[in-house]
Amino acid sequence: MPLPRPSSAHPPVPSAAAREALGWLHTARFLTTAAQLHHLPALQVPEIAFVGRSNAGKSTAINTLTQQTQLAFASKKPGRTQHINLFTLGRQGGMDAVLADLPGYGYAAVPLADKVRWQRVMANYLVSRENLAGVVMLCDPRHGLKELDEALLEVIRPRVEQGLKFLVLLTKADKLGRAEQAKALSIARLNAGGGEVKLFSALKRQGVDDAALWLRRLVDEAPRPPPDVAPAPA
Ligand SMILES: Nc1nc2c(ncn2[C@@H]2O[C@H](COP(=O)(O)OP(=O)(O)OP(=O)(O)O)[C@@H](O)[C@H]2O)c(=O)[nH]1
Ligand SMILES: [Mg+2]
Repeated sequence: MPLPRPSSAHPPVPSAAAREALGWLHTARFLTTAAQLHHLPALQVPEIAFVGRSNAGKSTAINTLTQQTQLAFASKKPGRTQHINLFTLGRQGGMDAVLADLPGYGYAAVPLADKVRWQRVMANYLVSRENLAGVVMLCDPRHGLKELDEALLEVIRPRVEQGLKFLVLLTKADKLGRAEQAKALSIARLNAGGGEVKLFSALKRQGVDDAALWLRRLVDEAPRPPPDVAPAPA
């Protein structure tokens, strides 16, 4: 269900760089959906995966960042996203990056066999998706980083050491007072193993510009594959 419009009468004015990043994110288009890894197309552009427990706010964050109300399916009912959904970014029909909305983990009502299957798909995705350049982990700070979040951080640790970028967004920050926000931020920073941590609220548009700038910077700085070189004439 889409969230109501932000309630703040005076939303902060984004900087020119944030406006540029948000304009770029607004170009997001649905590319494909897949239940299994080998059904995903092999891509050359940097891909950024949104991961986190079920109901953490992944799909809502994608909709907020792309300023599109219905791009990713957000829902009150946990377990709404059940496939890997890819969205392309790029102006004038080009593709310079991809966002991946992943199904949430940890939803109690899902049968165990499905949970295990899904955790395996996700671990494989995180370990072997070649163009994966960044991971945004969404976490509801009222629950904190849970066992499965920590397991996921362990899975990506070797790739982080090789340059994979990683950001924790503490979602639904509107549900916390200022002091609680500060406390949640410092606890998550301790637990995030050196990754960046930011507060985020789709409802109040808190942290949206910062997250957009983080995504833009990641794509700008991602190593490009070498251009195809035409074979030299014999
Ligand atoms: N108050 C508040 N509610 C939010 C915010 N972001 C998401 N929600 C609500 O949280 C619920 C879950 O959001 P989703 O975006 O569907 O969560 P998800 O992580 O994609 O969930 P799965 O696809 O089930 O893994 C919805 O009811 C959203 O409206 C936020 O910033 N503030
Ligand atoms: Mg979702």
